[in-house]
Amino acid sequence: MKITSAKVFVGGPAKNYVTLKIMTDQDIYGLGDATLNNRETLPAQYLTDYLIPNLIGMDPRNSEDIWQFFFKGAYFKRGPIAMAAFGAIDMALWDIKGKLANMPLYQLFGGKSREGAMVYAHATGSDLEDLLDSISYFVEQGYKAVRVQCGIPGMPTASYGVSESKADVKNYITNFSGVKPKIEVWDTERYMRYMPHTLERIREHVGPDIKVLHDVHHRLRPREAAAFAKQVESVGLFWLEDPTPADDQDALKLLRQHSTVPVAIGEVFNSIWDCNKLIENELIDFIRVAVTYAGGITHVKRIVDLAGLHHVRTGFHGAPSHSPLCMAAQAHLNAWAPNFGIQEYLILGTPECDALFPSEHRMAGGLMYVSDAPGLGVDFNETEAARYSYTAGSHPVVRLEDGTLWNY
Ligand code: GCO
Ligand code: MG
Repeated sequence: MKITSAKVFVGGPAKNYVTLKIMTDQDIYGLGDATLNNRETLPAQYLTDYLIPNLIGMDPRNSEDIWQFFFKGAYFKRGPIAMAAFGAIDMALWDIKGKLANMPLYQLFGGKSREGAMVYAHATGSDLEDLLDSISYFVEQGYKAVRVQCGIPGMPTASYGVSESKADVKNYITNFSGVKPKIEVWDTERYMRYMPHTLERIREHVGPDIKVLHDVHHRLRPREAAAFAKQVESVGLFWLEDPTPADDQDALKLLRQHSTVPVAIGEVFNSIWDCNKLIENELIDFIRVAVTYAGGITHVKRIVDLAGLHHVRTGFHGAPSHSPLCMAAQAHLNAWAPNFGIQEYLILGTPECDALFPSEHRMAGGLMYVSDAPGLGVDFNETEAARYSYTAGSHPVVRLEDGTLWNY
């Protein structure tokens, strides 16, 4: 069996999805997601200029060797652009394998460990009142877990994950349009004063059974993160996400000495080498990698297995920046993984997105049910794709009030 051609599409409804389609000599094709949020043209270019010309003529069934060929063969290993591009190839090759076997991918991993996989919704409000409305909305929809992000009184601008208007509280989609980023201003002291007791109020509002998560989005220094984690201990958070910037992995030691709050990290990691020490030293409780950003199914499955040895559960990234192809790859891993934890689910399926990526993966009662179709179980409608084109975007840049640059 041989790969005969491959093409890359960039564009989509409200997001620039980077979609790879690999064709073979056997009337079977595979699909993969290479969307690197706000830098989408870069993995697309890497695929087109270097990777696809090498793929032609390869046997698509040898997905492991093809992964190693690109990873080791590049010499400059890792990095988000390369790993997103390899991730798309790897997803597409697994899609082909599943179609050849006539099995959904989770069967090739070892079958189902559960029927529905728990997801969390993103509740947001510019103040506590709006946030409580947003939380109630998702709980009424049947979600068992919500991540809560609240505007901070006196904070000069809204910060990560906080809606700017009441209209967003049920469907939060970030708009990062433009090459020039918007500037956010951050104030750690205000955040540290307001957020802990706000989390207490949220716990009182939802009762003991709803799982509550919170994303600090890399904003605190190690000592601040330790103090914050200690203060929110009684809230019973399901997880505290990215309390410190993930580059400094030792930072979490201090937090661990002061608190037992479960920590989730990893959405910016792109390889096992970014998280093996965090996992082996048991400094985290949830690993947040995404199948797209971390080199595809082959590589992420290795991370999941390592995590399982150290009681670390999965909590794959699922921001709307990932296409339904990445979410499908994660749905198959979630169905299988013995150490599954939770899945972020911020894609609130729009009719346009469903038309571009038809599938039978479905959500009900706060759980995600994986499709039984062979392979990834998602198709790609090229006629629909022709409607969209690329629009440049950038993540916000964060400064302190005196102008010092901070972490988004
Ligand atoms: C999350 C994330 C995202 C990121 C975004 C960056 O937990 O969902 O923090 O919202 O900010 O995906 O590209
Ligand atoms: Mg996050």
